[in-house]
Amino acid sequence: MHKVLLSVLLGLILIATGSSVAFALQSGGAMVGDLATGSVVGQPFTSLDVDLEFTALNIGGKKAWYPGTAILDLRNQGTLGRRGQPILIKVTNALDGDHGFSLSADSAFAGPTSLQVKIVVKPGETKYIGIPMSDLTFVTAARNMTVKCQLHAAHLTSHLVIFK
Ligand SMILES: [Cu+2]
Repeated sequence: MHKVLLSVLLGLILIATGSSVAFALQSGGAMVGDLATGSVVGQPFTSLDVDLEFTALNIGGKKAWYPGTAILDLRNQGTLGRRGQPILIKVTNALDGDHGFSLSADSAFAGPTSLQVKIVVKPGETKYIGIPMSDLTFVTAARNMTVKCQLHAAHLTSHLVIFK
């Protein structure tokens, strides 16, 4: 009887560790949260500058993540530069319904270690996404990330261009 319990317990531990490893590979170190309580790689969101801001808007009858093209300039790494500070993205849904914010290096060809952030933002809600610099290692070869709403195919796609 004890052996059975022990094997069940060990099985559960294996499942738990296995899934957490898979999760870490998929999502890297990017963290989603509120400004007051969120943190990424040990740094509270409140201690970081907001690098980018995306808002779900209705533009000319189309739903879109505004702006359509955002630029993230990581070239200045010197004394007055960001010195490896994580990136902080502010995401606001100014529309009526739920909308998805999906940020990825590319759709079909993205490897399991490439940056993938996928969240759902409620109407009127603001979320913050903290991304460690190390997560952009595999992204910057492409230098162009897409922002999509994974809930609605008609939601216009936006771009995040990275200078590094
Ligand atoms: Cu949408």
